[in-house]
Amino acid sequence: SPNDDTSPSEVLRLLEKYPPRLPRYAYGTAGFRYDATVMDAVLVRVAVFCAWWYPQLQAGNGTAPETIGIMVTASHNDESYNGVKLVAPNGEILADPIVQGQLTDWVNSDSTESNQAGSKHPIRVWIEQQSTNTKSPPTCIIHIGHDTRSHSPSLTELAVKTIRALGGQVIHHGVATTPLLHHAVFHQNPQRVPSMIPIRPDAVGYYQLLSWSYLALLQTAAAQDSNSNTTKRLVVDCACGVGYPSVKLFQSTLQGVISPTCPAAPTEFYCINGPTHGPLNENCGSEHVQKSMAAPQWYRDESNSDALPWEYCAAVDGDADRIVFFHKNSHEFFLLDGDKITVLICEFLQAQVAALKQACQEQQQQGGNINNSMGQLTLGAVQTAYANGASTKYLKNILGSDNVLIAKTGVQHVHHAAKSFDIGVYFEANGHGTVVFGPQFYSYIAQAEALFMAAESPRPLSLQRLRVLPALINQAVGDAVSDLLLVDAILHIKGWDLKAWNQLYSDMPSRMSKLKVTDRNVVKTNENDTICLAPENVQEELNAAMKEWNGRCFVRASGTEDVVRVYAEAETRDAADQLSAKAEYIVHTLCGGVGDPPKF
Ligand code: G16
Repeated sequence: SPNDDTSPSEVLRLLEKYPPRLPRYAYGTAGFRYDATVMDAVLVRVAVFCAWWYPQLQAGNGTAPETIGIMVTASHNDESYNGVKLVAPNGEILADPIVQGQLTDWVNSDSTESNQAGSKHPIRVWIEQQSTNTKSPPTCIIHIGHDTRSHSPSLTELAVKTIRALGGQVIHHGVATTPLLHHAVFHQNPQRVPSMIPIRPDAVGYYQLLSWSYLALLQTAAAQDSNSNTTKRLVVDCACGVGYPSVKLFQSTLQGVISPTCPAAPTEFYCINGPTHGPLNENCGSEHVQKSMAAPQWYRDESNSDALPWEYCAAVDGDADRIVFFHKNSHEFFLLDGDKITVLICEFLQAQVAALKQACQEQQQQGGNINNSMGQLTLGAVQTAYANGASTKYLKNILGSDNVLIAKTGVQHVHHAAKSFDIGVYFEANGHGTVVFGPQFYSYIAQAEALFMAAESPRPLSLQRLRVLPALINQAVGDAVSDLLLVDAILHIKGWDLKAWNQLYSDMPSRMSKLKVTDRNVVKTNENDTICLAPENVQEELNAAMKEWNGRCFVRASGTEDVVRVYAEAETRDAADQLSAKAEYIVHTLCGGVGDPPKF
């Protein structure tokens, strides 16, 4: 609730007490992310910024005020890091470059004093103009949540204190997944939520929504009698983070909604690696599984690790917004990353859209009423430069080249690009992704429902399936729990195991590595990271290497870790390794590599 003792002087005191600890903070791939010891200044300033920004977001014409969110997390990074992601009123990650620029300017401003020219930063002037003891209504309403890092509660508390001192109201979610916070902001701004999605802003409500829609989707498999009586176990590695309590909460919510008319799910989720079991993201979680191509360590009972059923497994990251799947037995390991997830979902959706179109046409013919106003639905996929070439080729084959886009790394970019389709599927190779549905999708589904209802005909399975998806799939951001359920339900409908899914196409051999350089900011890339624009000569050298090994490679500065990332792929394992080694060598020599040059 709003604080009775609001006081701009308290905010100025916090700004002074927590001065910037770096020469410059950069807004990275997913907000500010640094060593936790330098993040206090950022949290105070981000909180001030949100309070300042909030009034500018309100329509002001009698409509309910819209909220925004602050998520304290460093996601896939190790425990030493912390970070902050900002959630816009539509529930999506802050993507507006102008606002990001204003925020970065403020975070780096000498906000305790006048700058060298003697003028004060406009946001500092704004703070000084705030009245003391503002009581109600609150000056802003801001959702806050944090991950399970040891320093997250105290960093969150700094933001909470700052917002309250400015007369704002905090909706505190405590330990939460990033997607839950996005979902809460989205559903607290109900005018933004399509009418087909029941509004459920809190965690239990959200997991009820997922439970109902997951069971509804599974029931369509029972209806077509595909493999519906088998129960399987899915091991979920939770990275020793917040995914663990979240999947547990989902499980208990699911139990609560199961009824005689709504039978139990055929999959039992077996969570491993909770927050107290081991170090966050270390040898476990989706980043580890994807980058090392290896199963996670099981911290609870490593000696008995072989006893775990590793046939059907998933791994999520430290804030549960990414997921990858994997299979392990005594002689093989294989990974089903974000690319494989994209292909699985696109194939499924394409089949449902085609079946629905045909069912609607038949229904119209029966009624003697051919109505073409329903139009077409565009289905597209968005990937980043990290997508394995084999997946891009496969997607272009099934969707057509124009419906497969390569966007810049980062959820803010891929999510935005996916919205250009009526149904946009995006996953980064690291498992970060979701499916977004546009206005034409909702209108098409509503017309199809009206068509079958008017004819008193049963709704076809394709309609039942598509109708339920917007409630199952997080519309604001990728959610590991929601994606887990979607993939599990699709596999169940298809009667597939991970092997069948994996056989859709074979990945090209690839390698991803990271290098330390003195200043990663010297590395500049084009609009989708595929070409290195600076330092000079890097791209020429990479081009020559790609020609030599007949492969593809690119380099870019990470926006979440202090490294330069290198990706290489080629027709053979050896060629991919050689190309990768050469690209690493080029980065080391031309971009200020630290330490000995990599062996090449
Ligand atoms: C974040 C972003 C992702 C990005 C990843 C790696 O993930 O949200 O979009 O792919 O960082 O980014 P970079 O290569 O710039 O380090 P997360 O899960 O850590 O928030």
